[in-house]
Amino acid sequence: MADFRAIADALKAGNAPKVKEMVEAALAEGVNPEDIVNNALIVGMGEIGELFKNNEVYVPEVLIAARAMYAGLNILKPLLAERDVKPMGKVVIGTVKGDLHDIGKNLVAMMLEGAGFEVTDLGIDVSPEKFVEAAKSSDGGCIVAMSALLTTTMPGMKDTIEALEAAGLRDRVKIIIGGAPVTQNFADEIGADGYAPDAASAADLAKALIA
Ligand code: B1M
Repeated sequence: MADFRAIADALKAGNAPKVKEMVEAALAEGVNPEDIVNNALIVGMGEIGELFKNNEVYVPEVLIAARAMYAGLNILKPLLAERDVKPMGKVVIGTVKGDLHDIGKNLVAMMLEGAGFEVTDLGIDVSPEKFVEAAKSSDGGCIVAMSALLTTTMPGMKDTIEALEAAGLRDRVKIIIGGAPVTQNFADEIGADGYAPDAASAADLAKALIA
């Protein structure tokens, strides 16, 4: 019998070889790949996110856990694609124009992927035009997720929202923002749909917005 709890625990411990081995064993037993994602990988990643939120673990542990998650997810992804399993939703994420900080953005992307979202990572220094392009190409609407670490680049978030409005996409997307200098007040001021202070909260927020 596949032990989802043991896979989630190995993920939290950052034991990538163990996660890979147990995921392969579960598949060999005939366990549904979607069940492994939902009951083991997403659970483990959610729990590490909670620990991170409560300062019980730090960035390195989250990165190591994420690597273990990918060790399992990379085996399962092609199988899920074959079965045409729908992702929870689509997210287009990037660090805004002029800003090269990507550690926090990468953590947010990993937590979103761990929560079952299909994530397109546009990288760093992303212009409003690039966000608009990416939002356009996601057929049925998506979440646009922006990160900024510099007070000088935060206005890029407002510019992107205005560009999405000008492109007629505003009502087809949900916009979430975050990063150390960003606040809920700023999110309200620029008309974003939500703000999250950390990566785990960003995944919770994205889930709530598409619910
Ligand atoms: Co820069 N830097 N940096 N830097 N850097 C800061 C941000 C700074 C606060 C340092 C300081 O002065 N004390 C300061 C900004 C001051 C300000 O604007 N208020 C600063 C500066 C000034 C600069 C330069 C201008 C320095 C210079 O060249 N004179 C320059 C700018 C370059 C540019 O972007 N154009 C610069 C460069 C760099 C490095 C390249 C050296 C490097 C970045 C490497 C990289 O990212 N690949 C770097 C680093 C590492 C930092 C610090 C030390 C750490 C940032 C970090 O990764 N934190 C930072 C000081 C600090 O924060 N202590 C600093 C860890 C990360 C996990 O946290 O990114 O906050 P964070 O992400 C969190 C949350 O904010 C949230 O979730 C994450 C996980 O919980 N979150 C979101 C983030 N994005 C989110 C999106 C969401 C939701 C939540 O929804 C979409």
